[in-house]
Amino acid sequence: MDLSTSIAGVTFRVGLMNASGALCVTQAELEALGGSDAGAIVTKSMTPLAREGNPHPRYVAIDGGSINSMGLPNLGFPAYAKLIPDLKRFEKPVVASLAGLQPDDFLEGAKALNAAGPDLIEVNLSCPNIPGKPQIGYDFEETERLLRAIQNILTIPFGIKLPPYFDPIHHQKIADVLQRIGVAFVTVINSVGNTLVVDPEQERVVIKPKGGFGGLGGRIIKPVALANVRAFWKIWGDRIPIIGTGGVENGTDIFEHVLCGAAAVQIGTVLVEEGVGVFTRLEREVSKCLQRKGYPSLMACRWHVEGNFGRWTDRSSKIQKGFTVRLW
Ligand code: RRO
Repeated sequence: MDLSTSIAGVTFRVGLMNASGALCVTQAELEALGGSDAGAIVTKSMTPLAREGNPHPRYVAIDGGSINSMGLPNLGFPAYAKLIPDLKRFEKPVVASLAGLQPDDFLEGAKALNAAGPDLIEVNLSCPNIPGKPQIGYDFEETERLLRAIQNILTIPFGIKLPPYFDPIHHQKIADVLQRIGVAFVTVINSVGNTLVVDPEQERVVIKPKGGFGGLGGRIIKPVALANVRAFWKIWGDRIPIIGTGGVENGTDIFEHVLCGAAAVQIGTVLVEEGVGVFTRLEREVSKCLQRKGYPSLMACRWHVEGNFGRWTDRSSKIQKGFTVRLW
C-alpha cells in the first residue's frame, strides 16, 4: 500500500509521524524515532535555553486520553541544532518544532535552525502550559506580526502548529492570516488547552502545574481535531497541506483524518503509551483499512473540497473526478 505523502516538496515514505512533545525530547528518543517506522522525526518544541519544564506530576493517562502540563521541557536550541544534522542519517524528514516564551526567542531559534538544516520547521503557536503566557494562535494580530518577523529570517519551509478553534469565524480569520503569510503547512490541533481532570477518590486534580489545568489529548479529542482539519480543508483544499493531529489510536482514525483533508497524521498520546512500535502497528492497520475500502493509496481518499463526502469509485491508480457526494 502506498502510504507516502509530500509536504512543501518534502517526501515522506509514510504520512505518519510523532506529534511534537511525544517521545522526542532527548537524543535517545529522537534516535528511536529515526530507527522506527515513523515517516519523520519531529523534535520537541525548543526554546533558547534548556528547560526542565513544570513540576511533576505533569502528564497523566486518563480514560480516553491524557492530560499534560509539561511546560516545554527541552534541550535548548544549541543542543538540537547539533543533533539535527546527525538525525539525517535515518534518511527520513526531520521536522524541528520551534517555540519561545517571547517573540525574540522565535527569531533566535529561526537563526539557529537555518544553520542546522531540518527539512521543515513547525512553529508552535499553541503551547497552553506556560504559566502567564497566552497561546499566541488565539491572538490573530500577534500571530501575523510574529510570523512576518520569523519569515524574514527563515530560509527553510515552515508551517504552524495551531490550537483548536471552535468557531468557523476563527477558522476563517486565522486562515486569512496564514494565507497572507504563505505558510508551507499547518498542523492541527495542539492539545485542547486548560482542561481539568479530577480524581474523585483523592479529591484532587491529577496534575500539579497550573492548579491542575492542562492540555487534553488522545481519543477524546478526535472530533475536535477532525473538525479543525476539515474546517481548514474546506477553506484551502490542497493549497496548504494540513497535518492532522489528535485522537489517533488506530488505522481507522488515520483514515478519518485523511478523509477530512489531512495530508499526513501525527501521533501523540498513544505513542507515549505504546512506544515507537506503534508506528508498525498503525501502518499495518491503515493499509488494511485502505485495502478493504478499495483505495490505492493513503492520499487517494481525501474528501473532495467542494463536496462533503468524496468517494473513490474506481480502483485504478488515477484520481477519478466526479465524487459521489454524500451530505446529511
Ligand atoms: O510542553 C508542553 O507543556 C506542551 C507544549 Br510545548 C505543547 O505545545 N502542547 C502541549 O500539550 N504541551
